[in-house]
Amino acid sequence: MSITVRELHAVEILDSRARPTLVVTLETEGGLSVRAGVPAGASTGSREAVERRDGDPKRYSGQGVLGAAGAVNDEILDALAGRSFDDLAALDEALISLDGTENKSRLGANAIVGVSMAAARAFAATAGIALWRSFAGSLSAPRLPAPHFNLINGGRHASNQLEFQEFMLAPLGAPSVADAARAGSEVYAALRKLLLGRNLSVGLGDEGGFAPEIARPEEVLRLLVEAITLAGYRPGPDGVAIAIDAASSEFYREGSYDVAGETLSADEMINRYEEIVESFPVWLLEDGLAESDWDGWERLTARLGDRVELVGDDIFCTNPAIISHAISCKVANASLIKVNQIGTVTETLEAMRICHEAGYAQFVSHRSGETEDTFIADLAVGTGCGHMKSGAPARGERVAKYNRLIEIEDAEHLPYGLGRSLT
Ligand code: 2PG
Ligand code: MG
Repeated sequence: MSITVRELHAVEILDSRARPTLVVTLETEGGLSVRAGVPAGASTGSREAVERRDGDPKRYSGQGVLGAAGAVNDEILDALAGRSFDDLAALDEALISLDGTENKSRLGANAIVGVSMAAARAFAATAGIALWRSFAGSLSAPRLPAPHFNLINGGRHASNQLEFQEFMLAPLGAPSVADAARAGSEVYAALRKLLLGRNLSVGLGDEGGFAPEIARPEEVLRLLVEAITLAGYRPGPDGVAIAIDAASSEFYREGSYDVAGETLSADEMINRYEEIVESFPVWLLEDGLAESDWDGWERLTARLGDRVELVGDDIFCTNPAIISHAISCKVANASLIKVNQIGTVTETLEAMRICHEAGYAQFVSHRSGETEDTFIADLAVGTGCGHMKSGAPARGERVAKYNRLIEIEDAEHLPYGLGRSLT
């Protein structure tokens, strides 16, 4: 079913970190009005599509997005208004060719992705279906993803000494999203108690997880296992497992990794990860090595790839060409999926399709800077990718996505989780 664009309007609003971002409204000739909020990252990959920021030091320390809003309201509107598109791929192609750059830097990836996400909503609404259904059929059958709750924040998302960025709780053994949400909430509460009992801070990082002054990742993992048990759950892949996003590009310096006061080579990092997965119920490791450390990644994949889901985030940037290359050199076995990292929904789906065909998993993700938009929940359900991360089971912009999953589950009986056994 085609849509004809009547109006586009972008406004500079605030994201969850008090930084400016965009909300884009799209109206169709059919009288529909849909919106999309644009996410933004902190630990960004160097090959991500480029956000357009104003750079005016007098406003928001240069972070303003009035130029990106103007691109939507003037040039993109002029190019799309009155035009009819048969599908999202055609509309996204028009955006890509209008921009004309490799990395969407001219109009701005933030401007383009906002229009693309809103357009995806317009196509679904015109067809009279829920957004998630519009993604169904291209990849795996729809399923409800296992939420990965970020309970401890470090790295660029917190001001503590912890280098690893995210420690997530993965209720893989839960029977449903509603039960997974309950596990997330109960373990979050148990962890809070444990932290207070140790006189550690329960202040929060950017993604709503606690940000205590703990340096060693193993100490965090011990605490998490204790919290899972205290809340009455079984630690492990048939109960509540753990996932890590080390975001290691951020602590990679001159070929080595600086972790908790030690300087480690790639091989020492790999050994450390092997000890971690042997001692703790860690089933997924994202960005274990840095985006430029392709040789290290190959060795990491050879060593742990049959036991652990190894997710490429900074190294892949949801980029179909980079992912294809990684597949050919056996780097990682999964890709993180962030719509704004590549800049259009169509290219995101293409990245997911390439992964799917090569047997690489797809882990749908929010950004550290978020709005209340729930787009990624529908994307994860419709593509049947089996798992999704959207931060802690706390803070409005994080739980909006999890709550959307609960609502989809309430309306539709779909299978939950990875759809494969890890035990
Ligand atoms: C990540 C993301 C989301 P950011 O590294 O996976 O958690 O962080 O949005 O800051 O890149
Ligand atoms: Mg990451």
